[in-house]
Amino acid sequence: MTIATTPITRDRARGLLLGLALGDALGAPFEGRDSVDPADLVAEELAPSGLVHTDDTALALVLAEHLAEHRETTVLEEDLLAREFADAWRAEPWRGYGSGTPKVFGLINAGVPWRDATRAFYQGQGSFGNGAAMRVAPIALAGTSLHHAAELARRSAAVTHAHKHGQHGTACQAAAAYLALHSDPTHPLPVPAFLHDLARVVRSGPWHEKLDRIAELVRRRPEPQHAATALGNDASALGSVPTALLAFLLNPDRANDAIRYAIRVGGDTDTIAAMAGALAGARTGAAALPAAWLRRLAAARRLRALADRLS
Ligand code: AR6
Ligand code: MG
Repeated sequence: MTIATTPITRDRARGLLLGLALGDALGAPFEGRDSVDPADLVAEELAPSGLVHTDDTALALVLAEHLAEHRETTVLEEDLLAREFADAWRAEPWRGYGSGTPKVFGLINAGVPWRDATRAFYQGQGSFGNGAAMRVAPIALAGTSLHHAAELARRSAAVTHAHKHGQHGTACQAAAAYLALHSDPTHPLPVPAFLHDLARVVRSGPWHEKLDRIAELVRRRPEPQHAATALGNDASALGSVPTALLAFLLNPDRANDAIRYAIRVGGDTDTIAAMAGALAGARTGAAALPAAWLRRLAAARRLRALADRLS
């Protein structure tokens, strides 16, 4: 049994993509800070300037377009997907990419197969960064079951992240997005069942430890700084996917508060908030996202159109 029982609506598909982009764009100015002063966050929320997304949303857009294009056939073509990601980086290298994945993209652009390119770094192990998890949420719109979403997620991760923890984190985020998207919004989110479902598709000791810790933290409702200490706030998958999940599970019906909490955790703020925003937006739908934020979001029209193609 899984808690995923409700069909996807267009509004919730839009919420997933728009929530991801809002978290990314609002979180980006705070990236790398140890902690975020709530007053600084309020100032950013009220600023009149446009909200510009970073690499997290740029690569989620690539993945969403790939899924829309291959919906009726294979769903995922890894060789093509790898080239599409690498092309997106080449077209907009200024989007805020970290240090690792651009090296993989450089090799792919030079003609190296992704299976070799992804193992060319970190002593052949490949990256355990959060770069595949941050972009994966659209997979939840294509998955036909919880396990299918997790399997597609692992395949989408492998083209840039060879390390098993990069892939577990991506499966965890996609499965969480699937559960959020299909959860019954007329009832409180059943947190223990949600975490139990995730543990079934992410079969790894260190991930089960994190999921157990999240269950306890949801009960204790810690301040964001304490979540950073308990779960992490760095650019590794294991140090950020669980933190984003906590931000969502503490605020499952208030996407703006899930995003705020994720940003106030500090560290890799754009990515943690992008992941939390995707989960919360998938549960609440786009209509519940702050209109003032959406008006400022540069990519909003493109994201809505893609969500409509995927729902
Ligand atoms: N061994 C040691 N350190 C590692 C390993 C490893 N096998 N893998 C990753 N790291 P990265 P990403 C550390 O750079 O996943 C953007 O800002 C390493 O310290 O491979 O694409 C996005 O917005 C490295 O610096 O790339 C995301 O925030 C870090 O993990 C982030 O970058 C990230 O891994 C995505 O990063
Ligand atoms: Mg980041």
